[in-house]
Amino acid sequence: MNEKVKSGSRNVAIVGPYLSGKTTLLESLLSVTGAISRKGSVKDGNTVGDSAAESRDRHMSVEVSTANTEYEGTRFTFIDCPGSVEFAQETYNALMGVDAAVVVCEPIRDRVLTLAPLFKFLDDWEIPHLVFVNKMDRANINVLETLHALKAVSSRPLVAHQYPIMQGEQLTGFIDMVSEQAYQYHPGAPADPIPFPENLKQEEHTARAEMLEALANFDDHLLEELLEDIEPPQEEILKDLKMELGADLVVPVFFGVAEQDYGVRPLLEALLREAPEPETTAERRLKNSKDSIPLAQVLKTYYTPQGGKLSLVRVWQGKLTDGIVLNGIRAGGIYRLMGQQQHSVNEAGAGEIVALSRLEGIKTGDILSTQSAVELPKAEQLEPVYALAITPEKRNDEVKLSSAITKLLEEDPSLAWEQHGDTHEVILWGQGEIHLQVALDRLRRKYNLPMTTHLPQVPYKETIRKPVASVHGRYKHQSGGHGQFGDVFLDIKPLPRGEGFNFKETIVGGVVPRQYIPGVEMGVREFLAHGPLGFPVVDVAVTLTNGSYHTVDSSEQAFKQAARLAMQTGIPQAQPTLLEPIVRVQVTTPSEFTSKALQLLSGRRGQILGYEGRNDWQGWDNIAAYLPQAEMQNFIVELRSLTLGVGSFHWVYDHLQEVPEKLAERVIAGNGNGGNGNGK
Ligand SMILES: Nc1nc2c(ncn2[C@@H]2O[C@H](COP(=O)(O)OP(=O)(O)O)[C@@H](O)[C@H]2O)c(=O)[nH]1
Ligand SMILES: [Mg+2]
Repeated sequence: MNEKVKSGSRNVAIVGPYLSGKTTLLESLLSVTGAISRKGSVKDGNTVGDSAAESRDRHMSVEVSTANTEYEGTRFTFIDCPGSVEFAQETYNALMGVDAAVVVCEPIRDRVLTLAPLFKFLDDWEIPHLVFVNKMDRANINVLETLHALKAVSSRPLVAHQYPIMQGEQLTGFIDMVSEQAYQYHPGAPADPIPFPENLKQEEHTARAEMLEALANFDDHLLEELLEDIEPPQEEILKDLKMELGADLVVPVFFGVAEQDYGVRPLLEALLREAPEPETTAERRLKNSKDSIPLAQVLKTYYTPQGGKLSLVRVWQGKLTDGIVLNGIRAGGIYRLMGQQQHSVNEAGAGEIVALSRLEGIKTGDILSTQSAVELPKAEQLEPVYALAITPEKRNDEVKLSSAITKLLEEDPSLAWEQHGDTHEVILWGQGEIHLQVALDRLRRKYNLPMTTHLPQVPYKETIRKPVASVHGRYKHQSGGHGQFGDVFLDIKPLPRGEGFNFKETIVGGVVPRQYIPGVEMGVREFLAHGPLGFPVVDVAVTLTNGSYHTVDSSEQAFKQAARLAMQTGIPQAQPTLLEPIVRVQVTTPSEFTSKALQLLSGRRGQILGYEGRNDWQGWDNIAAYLPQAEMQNFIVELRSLTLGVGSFHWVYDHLQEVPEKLAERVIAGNGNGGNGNGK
């Protein structure tokens, strides 16, 4: 590979649903441009895109992977992005740094529908993108149906850049819609020009007219020509395509078979001639900052299997040189990546995507500069929706765990973790089952931290329903010389939901001396940390009303014990009852699945608060509901399975609520002695 770029560069993300053929397309792009001499396959686990161990194992990309190649003197940096919704954060972060995206999809209606959230992201950020309809060797819906399905999920107009020539379900060539030249594909070689297939004349003509009309919506000159039936010059069509793709006004569509390299050269050609140059993207993002101060953005963080840290950055302006200090940290080296391989370079200019080593403390998404912090837009951070409690297989690994998890979080901001205050579990949060399994794989493989997992406990609480007055607790102990004596009367009352705990005393005449009263409160609090049902007790008021003491034997400690005894007697008389945390969820789903999502919520004891169409997203609804946290564990899994994988939800803790009696019995029964049950 040449050190110097001869004429410009392009940074292109390859995105789209899981299994659509992105990694295969990258392999093909690298092969037809000569960057690799032998094509690998996803099945054999030897592609550039899936070279990370976690991806190879699963025959599925689980992190972004970068590769460089050169085509007609222009350097192309491709970023192969994972397609699974569980790894969407990877894709979103990477998309923030590219000049264009190729959306790969299959010619299957349901699969096309799953593109909606990706299209929304691309359009919200105005990231130029084109569509590559892959797997046209087994296309069992016709071209117009595919385009129709695509149009239904894109807020921007789609324009067919090619008209595919099919033989049954197999793509054999294409008609270029700009030049109206037809081509025939050949395995392992560029396509050949062929005479225009007369049988497609009608359909091609209609599709081309549609393309021109779509382009003319943003170009009055072209519109005039169309109205006057003047054939527009090809240069004008190409110029419009470039301008309108670059401004995310239209989405050109291509067809191909990545496995056979069909359609890959025309795609490259379009990226070269029509995708925006890096300078254009920088101008859009930086809002015309003309500075030359080095400025870069971290698109992805890797901790390599050898333990080194790499930050993949997009250089927005200025030049990165060897040994540069960014955000106060000296970078170790500059590398161009080819899957897992690193090629060292001395510098990287504006518009390049390179990896910097040893930027300790820098996270994915961070903006790097040689001067004071500059603000640049970042992709939104996905909220975690799925949790597992994790425990190191080896006890003394607990200390190592937090530093390893910190590294995982630097790599992937859509993970989160907490040490739960009530249940004392370490809980790993993420985007779904596979997402967390990959995180656990990394803990094992990179940090030698094998983990066991279980479903997180529900942080139940308990409270009381009935007041009890003057509960007596007396602690008297005579051992050897010095005895212990404490004696209290407590009033115990329920408080309204959410008020927590309060302690008062109404002692008169010093029947319990001042200095022992804190001991009473301590005894009460200690008892409440672990109520008779096995959970922390909340929403109770306790008042110390009376008692007695002994001049020699009384102590704070003895009063603490007396208070515990009183609580032990009193709370069971006060109708203890189980409380569960309720979260407020906002479910987002295509409207056609709204009724299924409502059923799912109701079936999980959810309380629907309302639902409505989204103003900012046609064809999508928001549902607001309360959902018991005990029912949230697998909620995302089921929601996705009901919505072709695209349904999602936000949640926040809202309140505690009494658990229905039948269920409470089960939770308490499952709780055994002293542990914390999980209610399922
Ligand atoms: N029939 C057919 N299969 C393909 C084509 N491209 C990729 N595949 C297969 O589709 C599967 C998923 O491909 P992969 O590149 O991993 O998809 P990704 O998840 O989008 O990266 C693999 O089994 C590929 O061999 C194609 O053009 N035609
Ligand atoms: Mg892949």
